[in-house]
Amino acid sequence: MQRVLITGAGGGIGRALRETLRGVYPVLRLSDRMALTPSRDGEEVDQTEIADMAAVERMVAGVDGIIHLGGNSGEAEWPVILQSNIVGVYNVFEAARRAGVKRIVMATSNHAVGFYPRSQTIDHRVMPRPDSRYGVSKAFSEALAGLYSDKHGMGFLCVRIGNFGTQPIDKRRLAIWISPRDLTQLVRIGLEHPKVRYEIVYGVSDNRRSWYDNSNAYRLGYAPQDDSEPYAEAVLAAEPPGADPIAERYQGGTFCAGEYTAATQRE
Ligand code: 15L
Repeated sequence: MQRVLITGAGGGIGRALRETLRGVYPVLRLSDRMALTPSRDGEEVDQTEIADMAAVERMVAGVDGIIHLGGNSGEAEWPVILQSNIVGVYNVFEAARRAGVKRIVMATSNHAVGFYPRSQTIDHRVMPRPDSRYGVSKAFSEALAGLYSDKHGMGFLCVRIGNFGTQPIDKRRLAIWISPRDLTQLVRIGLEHPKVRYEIVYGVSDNRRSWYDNSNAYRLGYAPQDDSEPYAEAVLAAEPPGADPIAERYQGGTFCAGEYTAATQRE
């Protein structure tokens, strides 16, 4: 990997990876729809709206690998999801194919499977159960990655990211938290592992309270360093009482409860 592109480089994960991947690859190309801070040694800075295919073609020219973080990072009205997360991800994968990019790390999300109950441990083989239009767009990105892998031979690591941060922020996040160094490790596996063709893994640390069987990540060599448990006592003590029962029941939490109108729960 000579030149690695990070899309959505201005977001929380993008800003962290800009630091942790600094010097790992000879050139980091950093792109966002918003202006980024100026480039330093070993960096190229770019401003691209990913819904614009011509601009995306310029953005991917000459890169060997892509970490695709760009798009809308939460629930939104359909026109926003459609442009940023459906048209946007299509443009990135298709432009990457045309440019001969061999490897993409796709930032998908726990919300692609958010309607699994917290009582169930799920692995990378479960069917999508999106909890939002946002979750549907992430399931779409996983399916699109499958197409480009099968049909065009491109390599994809789809990372269903839980919640990224320096520490877990609430009870739900105790199960799905991922630290900056653990996510950096997973991203590097996605770019560098010689055998990645199409894989789904969970982007979570080694959390004792995890809802995931992340054996597929471990098979690829992932050895997370962090666990949310040391934060649990303080996080649970600060948890406000009276949580919504739908949010409490499902892994996706408030993403499941938002706009919920079903009279009965799906089995
Ligand atoms: C996500 O997919 C979002 O991008 C992030 O903002 C958080 O909401 C996270 O999931 C979460 O579930 O905590």
